Amino acid sequence: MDDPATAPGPQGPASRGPRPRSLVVMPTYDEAENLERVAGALLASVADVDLLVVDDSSPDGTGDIADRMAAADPRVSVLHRTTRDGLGRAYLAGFAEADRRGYDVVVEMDADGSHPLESLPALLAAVADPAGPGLAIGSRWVPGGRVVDWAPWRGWLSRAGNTYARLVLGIPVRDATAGYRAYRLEALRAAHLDDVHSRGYCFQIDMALRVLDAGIPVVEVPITFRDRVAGRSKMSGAIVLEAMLRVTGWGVLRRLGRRRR
Ligand SMILES: Nc1nc2c(ncn2[C@@H]2O[C@H](COP(=O)(O)OP(=O)(O)OP(=O)(O)O)[C@@H](O)[C@H]2O)c(=O)[nH]1
Ligand SMILES: [Mg+2]
Repeated sequence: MDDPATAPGPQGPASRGPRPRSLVVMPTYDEAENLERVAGALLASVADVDLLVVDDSSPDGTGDIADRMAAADPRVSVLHRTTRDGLGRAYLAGFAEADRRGYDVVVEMDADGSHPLESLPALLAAVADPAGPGLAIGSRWVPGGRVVDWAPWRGWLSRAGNTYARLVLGIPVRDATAGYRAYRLEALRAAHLDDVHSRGYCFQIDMALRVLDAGIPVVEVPITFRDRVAGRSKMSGAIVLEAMLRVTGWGVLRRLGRRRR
């Protein structure tokens, strides 16, 4: 019988090839104008990643576009969810699927073209070492990182929110709300995802905090972020308010010496 450690075969959770298996999780809500272009560019330029689109029954038919892409390319799969209940829940569903399917690395990427493909190799490289960082954040607010073509108020809001989160939570992360990231699966498992309640932007802060609290290093990789070319932003006052309230609450708990775990 072949030695299972050396026998060729499909890579799965038990086998580790020279390269980690990576899944890009792309949440979508009304991204019909963007998905094909953004996902197509990803699949054309990066050979060794798979793509999971997590669509919350977008009324504009994004889910059908994703299904067509999946039928045409075995690297693409789609998770259809019946209700729209925020970015956080969509990502949690994607993370669970990545774990179930035995991926080593999960990448978060928006479907609107804001996240530069040329930075993906650096994000993947940053989490490639099992003894190194478990989370690499594509950061706009570290030296070398920048935002082009955003309305000034969006830049101001992002910087202010990130400064507030960093000071209140006492974390060494400059862009904790950033949504372009790579995680090693071990870091996601250590983050105790069963009690995540964050839905909007604060989901990203929550995740960075959980990984850091698990004692796993987080790094920031500078990126150039671009505004979406088409489609409508899902940012809202409710999302900003949720982030402020949750970050403040977590900060108070930390001052009282109570981490969630
Ligand atoms: N499945 C799912 N995806 C969502 C939901 N809300 C947002 N998204 C997706 O998450 C990604 C980020 O949302 P955006 O609207 O681009 O938010 P943003 O990048 O902060 O805002 P902009 O800068 O205006 O683009 C996009 O791919 C959205 O389609 C949701 O409730 N469910
Ligand atoms: Mg966006």
